[in-house]
Amino acid sequence: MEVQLWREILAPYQLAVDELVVKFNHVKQQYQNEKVYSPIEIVTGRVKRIPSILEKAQRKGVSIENLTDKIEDIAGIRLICQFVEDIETVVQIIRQREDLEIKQEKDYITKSKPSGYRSYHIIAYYTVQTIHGPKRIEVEIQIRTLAMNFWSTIEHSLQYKYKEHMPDELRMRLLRAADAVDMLDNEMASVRDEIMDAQNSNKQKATIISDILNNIENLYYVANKREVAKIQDEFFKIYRKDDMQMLARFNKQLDIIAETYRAQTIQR
Ligand code: 0O2
Repeated sequence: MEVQLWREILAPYQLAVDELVVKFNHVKQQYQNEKVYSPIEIVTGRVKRIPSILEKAQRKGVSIENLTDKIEDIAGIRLICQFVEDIETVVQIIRQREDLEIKQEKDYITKSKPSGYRSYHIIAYYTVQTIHGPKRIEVEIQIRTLAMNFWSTIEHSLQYKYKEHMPDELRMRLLRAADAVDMLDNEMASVRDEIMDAQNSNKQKATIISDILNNIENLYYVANKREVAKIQDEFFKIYRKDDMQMLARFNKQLDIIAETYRAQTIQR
């Protein structure tokens, strides 16, 4: 058997993970820039560690020479969503991407695994550019909710601890916990609109407040300082009232004042 040069073998997988993490974070960022709710909450990625690759190869009867052809999750991306409904949106986003060619989809949401594991998996081909030319590799993308992720992280550590010898009592508890996670996701789905409204108005409020503070700071350099101090006092008075409409009105008025001083374009 030829010597396995692991660093060389795994390098394109690391590149794929790095690139895809950046790309999916940009998807999230784009939603945020457009002030639209992002179906992606957290993006993570990893290259499978060599002992895990060897262990999986042994478990599946894959020869060392065939590792990269037969093990689909050497490069792994995890996209974590707030709500179950978001998972379908994320799957659609992936299906439409031109840089990913889907090989297989595994729906462990509609039908969970016997362990209780729930997640949506997409195995896709992704091409990276190396100094030896393009290299097409397989990537596994796991899409799941925060609650599903919590369960699978805990269960994964227990699997690691007990291997095939997990006590029946613990297995049962994990199954019950998986049911509880399912219930939690369903409960959250029923108040999704309300939660999204709350999150949107929090974001809106934060944007208005930073606009106001930015204008006050800019005015400080071009307007009468005592007047600016008065504006700031007025802002804090309105802020304490916690009234979004008043804050929005104050922001508009301040915009007009700043505009007359051209304070908004001040570069500091
Ligand atoms: P690690 O350490 O996370 O990398 P298949 O032949 O399709 O049934 P395969 O190829 O293992 O089996 O694919 P599958 O079942 O889709 O699982 C791929 C990955 O999903 C696993 O990788 C886990 O990350 C996760 N997963 C699958 N089943 C479970 C489960 O019951 N519990 C938890 N916590 N995670 C699960 P690895 O290599 O097993 O592990």
